[in-house]
Amino acid sequence: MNVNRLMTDLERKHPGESEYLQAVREVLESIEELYNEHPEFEKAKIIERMVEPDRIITFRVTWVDDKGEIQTNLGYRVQFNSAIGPYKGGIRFHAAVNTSMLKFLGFEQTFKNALTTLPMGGAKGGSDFSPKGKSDAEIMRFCQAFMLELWNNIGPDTDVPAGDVGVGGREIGYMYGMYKKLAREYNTGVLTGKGLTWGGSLIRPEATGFGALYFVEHMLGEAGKSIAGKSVAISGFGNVAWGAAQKATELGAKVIAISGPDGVIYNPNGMTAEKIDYMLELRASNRDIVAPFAERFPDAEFIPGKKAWSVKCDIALPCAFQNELTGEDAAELLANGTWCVAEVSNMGCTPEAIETFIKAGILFAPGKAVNAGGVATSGLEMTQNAQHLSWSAEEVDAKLHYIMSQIHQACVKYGKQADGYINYVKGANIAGFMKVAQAMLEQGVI
Ligand code: 2IT
Repeated sequence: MNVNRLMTDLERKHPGESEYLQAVREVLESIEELYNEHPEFEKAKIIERMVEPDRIITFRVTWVDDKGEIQTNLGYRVQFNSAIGPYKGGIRFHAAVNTSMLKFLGFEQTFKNALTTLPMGGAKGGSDFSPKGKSDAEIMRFCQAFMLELWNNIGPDTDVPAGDVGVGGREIGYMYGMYKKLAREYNTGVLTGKGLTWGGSLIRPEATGFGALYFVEHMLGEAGKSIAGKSVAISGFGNVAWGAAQKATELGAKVIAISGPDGVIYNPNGMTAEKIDYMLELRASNRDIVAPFAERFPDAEFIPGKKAWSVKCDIALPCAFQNELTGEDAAELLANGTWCVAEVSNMGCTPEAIETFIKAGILFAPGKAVNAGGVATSGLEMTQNAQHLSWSAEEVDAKLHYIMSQIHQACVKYGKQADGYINYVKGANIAGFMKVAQAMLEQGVI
């Protein structure tokens, strides 16, 4: 394999798909050396096959807003890779959703799901529908119209969607309701992130954030450090940020920042149960602003236009969107003494930021390892659904804990360098790749 040659070819085939090309390049650079030691990969053209999705389903979603006006959005499902199990991955509703974004997410999901130890292939879907400013009735009508097109392409043994940015329990509920009506099929395993009264799993809402903090604990443990008493800056205020803030606080860290598109909340006294609950209210309001947090809690300050990375912290956790932490932000964090960065959002850091962190030798781990607890717990939800029973919160949490420790171990196994530094990016990419590649080799040319 030659990374530059492969990338030139992909850039020609998929011009302008910058997020997708970025995600592929990162993986190729990590695995190049190992790949070239395995002639069987080259012979089976594993990488040429792995970088292309199995198929992309695109459709039009037309619905009527509260004013009676007709709206048309685009809908997608990218079924990326099924080598190790049925397609699995979230659905994103965001104005900027396009093919490139969902291909990057589906590609990442394939490796992430491989890391979870569970048999799940990779997929992602979504729409350029923006939930911002929409009423509950509009969200419901949109979700129903979206499922009217998608339902025939998914199923508990073929493709199991879940939430992502802009899609939480409410949206999953509306989509699941419509799926049942259309498919005349009542298998709860067709979507994950469901409500607790209709097949959802305890801990699933918290799982991405909880899993991320378990991973960070392992990283710190490996480096002889602990999380208690450390300051943590979190970007975002949605479902992922909420779970991360909750677990970080529980583990004795102080969450001194959360943020939104409008600015950052500087929260020097850390979180309380009330503040953490309020994050859920903020998200549910559909206004996509974080400023009201400081009106509600006067010991916190709203700084408009600033990112979470402007706040001095030990540990930085991007929990919002891809490329939300740039090279410049990375330099600012380092100057302020940050020594650990864990991506909780998918591809939260730009390649320049990652390079800056790794060059500086600080602890850095990529999203596909750190945030895999979300989809892992989706996998546990599928298992419970298939067994027609539900496990206690303790049981799910213990399994999530174990899975995150396994992912951390896999990263260390493949990412430890001769000088002792653990390159978690390399470790996660190689560990995920090896599993998918092995499965593809064994299943022949399909
Ligand atoms: O990025 C992700 O891993 C998710 N949005 C969760 C996917 C899932 O199927 O639970």
